[in-house]
Amino acid sequence: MAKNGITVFLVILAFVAGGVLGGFLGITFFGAPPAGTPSDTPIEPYSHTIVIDGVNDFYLDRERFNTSSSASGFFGYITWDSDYLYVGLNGSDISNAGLNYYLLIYIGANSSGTTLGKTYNTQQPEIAFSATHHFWWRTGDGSSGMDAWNGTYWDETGLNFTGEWNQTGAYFESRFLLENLGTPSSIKLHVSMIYSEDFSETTWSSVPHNSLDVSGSYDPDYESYYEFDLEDIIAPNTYIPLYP
Ligand SMILES: [Ca+2]
Repeated sequence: MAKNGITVFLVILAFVAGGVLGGFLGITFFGAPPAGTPSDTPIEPYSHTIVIDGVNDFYLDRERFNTSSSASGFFGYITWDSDYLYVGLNGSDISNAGLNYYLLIYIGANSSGTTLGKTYNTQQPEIAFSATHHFWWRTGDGSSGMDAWNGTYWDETGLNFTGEWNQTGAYFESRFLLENLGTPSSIKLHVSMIYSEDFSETTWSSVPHNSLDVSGSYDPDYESYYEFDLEDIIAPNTYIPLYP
Protein backbone atom coordinates (compact mmCIF):
# COMPACT_ATOMS: atom_id res chain seq x y z
CA MET A 1 0.00 0.00 0.00
CA ALA A 2 2.79 2.36 0.90
CA LYS A 3 4.50 1.67 -2.40
CA ASN A 4 1.24 2.21 -4.31
CA GLY A 5 0.65 5.40 -2.36
CA ILE A 6 4.06 6.69 -3.35
CA THR A 7 3.40 5.70 -6.96
CA VAL A 8 0.08 7.56 -6.97
CA PHE A 9 1.77 10.52 -5.34
CA LEU A 10 4.56 10.51 -7.95
CA VAL A 11 2.07 10.17 -10.78
CA ILE A 12 0.06 13.12 -9.45
CA LEU A 13 3.29 15.09 -8.98
CA ALA A 14 4.32 14.29 -12.54
CA PHE A 15 0.93 15.42 -13.86
CA VAL A 16 1.05 18.65 -11.86
CA ALA A 17 4.66 19.33 -12.89
CA GLY A 18 3.81 18.43 -16.47
CA GLY A 19 0.83 20.74 -16.43
CA VAL A 20 2.84 23.62 -15.00
CA LEU A 21 5.71 22.99 -17.43
CA GLY A 22 3.24 22.56 -20.28
CA GLY A 23 1.57 25.81 -19.38
CA PHE A 24 4.92 27.54 -19.14
CA LEU A 25 5.97 26.25 -22.55
CA GLY A 26 2.60 26.95 -24.09
CA ILE A 27 2.02 23.22 -24.65
CA THR A 28 -1.41 21.75 -24.00
CA PHE A 29 -1.20 18.41 -22.21
CA PHE A 30 -4.73 18.09 -20.90
CA GLY A 31 -7.40 19.74 -23.02
CA ALA A 32 -7.80 23.51 -22.82
CA PRO A 33 -4.70 25.55 -21.95
CA PRO A 34 -4.63 27.34 -18.60
CA ALA A 35 -6.12 30.83 -18.54
CA GLY A 36 -3.65 33.37 -19.82
CA THR A 37 -1.87 30.98 -22.17
CA PRO A 38 -1.45 32.57 -25.64
CA SER A 39 -3.60 31.03 -28.34
CA ASP A 40 -1.80 28.72 -30.75
CA THR A 41 -3.75 30.35 -33.63
CA PRO A 42 -1.45 32.87 -35.35
CA ILE A 43 -2.83 36.37 -36.05
CA GLU A 44 -3.61 36.75 -39.73
CA PRO A 45 -1.96 39.94 -41.02
CA TYR A 46 -4.17 42.55 -42.67
CA SER A 47 -4.42 41.69 -46.36
CA HIS A 48 -6.35 42.98 -49.34
CA THR A 49 -5.41 42.27 -52.95
CA ILE A 50 -6.06 45.11 -55.40
CA VAL A 51 -6.63 44.42 -59.08
CA ILE A 52 -4.60 46.86 -61.21
CA ASP A 53 -7.34 47.69 -63.71
CA GLY A 54 -8.15 51.37 -63.17
CA VAL A 55 -11.28 50.58 -61.17
CA ASN A 56 -11.05 51.67 -57.54
CA ASP A 57 -11.38 48.49 -55.48
CA PHE A 58 -9.76 49.79 -52.30
CA TYR A 59 -12.01 49.53 -49.23
CA LEU A 60 -13.03 53.14 -48.69
CA ASP A 61 -13.70 52.71 -44.98
CA ARG A 62 -10.32 51.12 -44.24
CA GLU A 63 -7.92 52.13 -47.02
CA ARG A 64 -8.80 55.68 -48.04
CA PHE A 65 -6.64 58.54 -46.72
CA ASN A 66 -7.15 62.25 -46.66
CA THR A 67 -4.48 64.25 -48.47
CA SER A 68 -3.36 67.83 -47.96
CA SER A 69 -5.64 68.56 -50.94
CA SER A 70 -8.76 66.64 -49.95
CA ALA A 71 -10.70 69.89 -50.01
CA SER A 72 -9.99 69.83 -53.76
CA GLY A 73 -11.01 66.19 -54.12
CA PHE A 74 -7.64 64.44 -53.75
CA PHE A 75 -7.63 61.20 -51.75
CA GLY A 76 -4.98 58.55 -51.25
CA TYR A 77 -5.41 54.78 -51.04
CA ILE A 78 -3.03 52.35 -49.38
CA THR A 79 -3.20 48.65 -48.63
CA TRP A 80 -1.13 45.46 -48.93
CA ASP A 81 -1.20 41.70 -49.14
CA SER A 82 1.59 39.18 -48.62
CA ASP A 83 3.13 39.98 -52.02
CA TYR A 84 2.44 43.63 -52.79
CA LEU A 85 2.11 47.13 -51.42
CA TYR A 86 -0.72 48.99 -53.20
CA VAL A 87 -0.89 52.77 -53.51
CA GLY A 88 -3.58 54.78 -55.26
CA LEU A 89 -4.47 58.43 -55.63
CA ASN A 90 -7.41 60.21 -57.13
CA GLY A 91 -7.77 63.87 -57.99
CA SER A 92 -8.20 66.07 -61.01
CA ASP A 93 -4.50 66.35 -61.92
CA ILE A 94 -4.10 62.58 -62.27
CA SER A 95 -5.61 62.94 -65.73
CA ASN A 96 -3.63 66.08 -66.61
CA ALA A 97 -1.99 65.77 -70.04
CA GLY A 98 0.84 68.10 -69.05
CA LEU A 99 4.39 66.79 -68.78
CA ASN A 100 5.20 68.65 -65.58
CA TYR A 101 2.83 66.78 -63.27
CA TYR A 102 4.27 63.92 -61.24
CA LEU A 103 3.02 61.54 -58.58
CA LEU A 104 5.86 60.82 -56.16
CA ILE A 105 6.01 57.98 -53.65
CA TYR A 106 8.79 57.56 -51.10
CA ILE A 107 9.13 54.21 -49.34
CA GLY A 108 11.24 53.27 -46.35
CA ALA A 109 11.93 49.53 -46.33
CA ASN A 110 14.62 47.34 -44.81
CA SER A 111 17.81 48.85 -46.14
CA SER A 112 19.47 52.05 -44.99
CA GLY A 113 18.17 55.14 -46.74
CA THR A 114 18.21 58.89 -46.77
CA THR A 115 16.12 61.82 -45.62
CA LEU A 116 17.04 63.77 -48.75
CA GLY A 117 14.54 63.47 -51.60
CA LYS A 118 15.28 63.39 -55.30
CA THR A 119 15.52 66.73 -57.09
CA TYR A 120 12.82 67.63 -59.64
CA ASN A 121 13.82 70.83 -61.37
CA THR A 122 14.61 72.83 -58.21
CA GLN A 123 12.36 71.09 -55.66
CA GLN A 124 14.09 68.69 -53.27
CA PRO A 125 12.29 67.80 -50.05
CA GLU A 126 13.66 66.77 -46.70
CA ILE A 127 11.86 63.53 -45.86
CA ALA A 128 10.62 62.77 -42.34
CA PHE A 129 11.97 59.21 -42.42
CA SER A 130 14.83 57.26 -43.93
CA ALA A 131 13.63 56.56 -47.48
CA THR A 132 15.08 53.63 -49.41
CA HIS A 133 12.93 53.64 -52.57
CA HIS A 134 11.33 56.32 -54.70
CA PHE A 135 8.64 55.75 -57.34
CA TRP A 136 7.65 58.44 -59.81
CA TRP A 137 4.88 58.53 -62.38
CA ARG A 138 4.27 61.35 -64.86
CA THR A 139 0.62 62.06 -65.60
CA GLY A 140 1.03 63.35 -69.15
CA ASP A 141 2.77 60.36 -70.73
CA GLY A 142 2.55 57.64 -68.08
CA SER A 143 6.32 57.30 -67.86
CA SER A 144 7.43 55.87 -64.55
CA GLY A 145 10.34 54.40 -62.68
CA MET A 146 11.76 53.48 -59.33
CA ASP A 147 14.99 54.66 -57.80
CA ALA A 148 16.75 53.14 -54.80
CA TRP A 149 19.13 54.92 -52.47
CA ASN A 150 22.56 53.40 -53.05
CA GLY A 151 24.22 55.09 -50.12
CA THR A 152 25.28 58.11 -52.17
CA TYR A 153 22.51 59.06 -54.56
CA TRP A 154 19.10 57.99 -55.92
CA ASP A 155 19.96 55.34 -58.47
CA GLU A 156 17.60 53.91 -61.10
CA THR A 157 16.52 50.35 -60.35
CA GLY A 158 15.51 49.66 -63.95
CA LEU A 159 12.33 47.96 -62.72
CA ASN A 160 9.62 47.90 -65.37
CA PHE A 161 6.20 48.99 -64.12
CA THR A 162 4.23 48.09 -67.22
CA GLY A 163 1.05 46.49 -65.92
CA GLU A 164 1.93 47.52 -62.36
CA TRP A 165 -0.09 50.73 -62.52
CA ASN A 166 -3.29 51.90 -64.19
CA GLN A 167 -4.72 55.36 -64.64
CA THR A 168 -8.34 55.78 -65.62
CA GLY A 169 -9.66 59.32 -65.57
CA ALA A 170 -8.78 60.98 -62.30
CA TYR A 171 -7.90 57.69 -60.61
CA PHE A 172 -4.46 56.06 -60.40
CA GLU A 173 -3.52 52.77 -58.75
CA SER A 174 -0.22 50.94 -58.54
CA ARG A 175 1.45 48.01 -56.88
CA PHE A 176 4.96 47.33 -55.67
CA LEU A 177 6.35 43.84 -55.26
CA LEU A 178 7.54 43.55 -51.66
CA GLU A 179 10.35 41.32 -52.83
CA ASN A 180 11.74 44.27 -54.81
CA LEU A 181 11.78 46.27 -51.58
CA GLY A 182 13.69 43.61 -49.66
CA THR A 183 10.57 41.88 -48.29
CA PRO A 184 10.15 44.31 -45.39
CA SER A 185 7.89 43.55 -42.42
CA SER A 186 6.97 47.23 -42.17
CA ILE A 187 6.78 50.09 -44.64
CA LYS A 188 7.29 53.80 -44.15
CA LEU A 189 5.45 55.85 -46.76
CA HIS A 190 4.90 59.32 -48.16
CA VAL A 191 2.90 60.29 -51.26
CA SER A 192 2.52 63.63 -53.01
CA MET A 193 2.11 65.33 -56.34
CA ILE A 194 4.42 67.95 -57.76
CA TYR A 195 4.38 70.43 -60.61
CA SER A 196 7.84 70.96 -62.03
CA GLU A 197 7.59 73.82 -64.53
CA ASP A 198 10.02 76.70 -64.07
CA PHE A 199 8.80 79.45 -61.75
CA SER A 200 5.54 77.61 -61.06
CA GLU A 201 6.86 74.63 -59.08
CA THR A 202 4.61 73.35 -56.32
CA THR A 203 3.94 70.30 -54.14
CA TRP A 204 0.48 69.24 -53.00
CA SER A 205 -1.85 66.30 -52.31
CA SER A 206 0.37 64.75 -49.66
CA VAL A 207 -0.28 61.59 -47.69
CA PRO A 208 -0.12 62.02 -44.71
CA HIS A 209 -2.46 64.97 -45.07
CA ASN A 210 -0.56 67.01 -42.49
CA SER A 211 2.89 66.52 -44.01
CA LEU A 212 3.22 69.82 -45.87
CA ASP A 213 3.46 73.07 -43.97
CA VAL A 214 1.59 74.77 -46.82
CA SER A 215 0.04 72.46 -49.41
CA GLY A 216 0.45 73.82 -52.92
CA SER A 217 3.56 75.80 -52.02
CA TYR A 218 7.06 75.70 -53.51
CA ASP A 219 9.42 72.98 -52.29
CA PRO A 220 7.93 72.16 -48.88
CA ASP A 221 9.65 69.50 -46.78
CA TYR A 222 7.80 66.31 -45.82
CA GLU A 223 7.12 66.74 -42.11
CA SER A 224 5.27 63.49 -41.35
CA TYR A 225 4.92 59.95 -42.66
CA TYR A 226 3.09 56.69 -42.12
CA GLU A 227 4.63 53.46 -40.91
CA PHE A 228 2.58 50.34 -41.59
CA ASP A 229 3.25 47.03 -39.88
CA LEU A 230 2.60 44.53 -42.67
CA GLU A 231 2.41 41.67 -40.17
CA ASP A 232 -0.25 43.26 -37.99
CA ILE A 233 -4.01 42.88 -38.26
CA ILE A 234 -4.59 46.67 -38.09
CA ALA A 235 -6.34 48.28 -41.10
CA PRO A 236 -4.28 50.83 -43.07
CA ASN A 237 -6.17 54.03 -42.29
CA THR A 238 -6.26 53.40 -38.55
CA TYR A 239 -2.54 54.28 -38.42
CA ILE A 240 -1.73 57.84 -37.46
CA PRO A 241 0.92 60.08 -39.06
CA LEU A 242 4.32 59.99 -37.39
CA TYR A 243 6.89 62.76 -36.99
CA PRO A 244 10.68 62.37 -36.87
CA1 LIG B 1 -8.47 48.21 -59.24
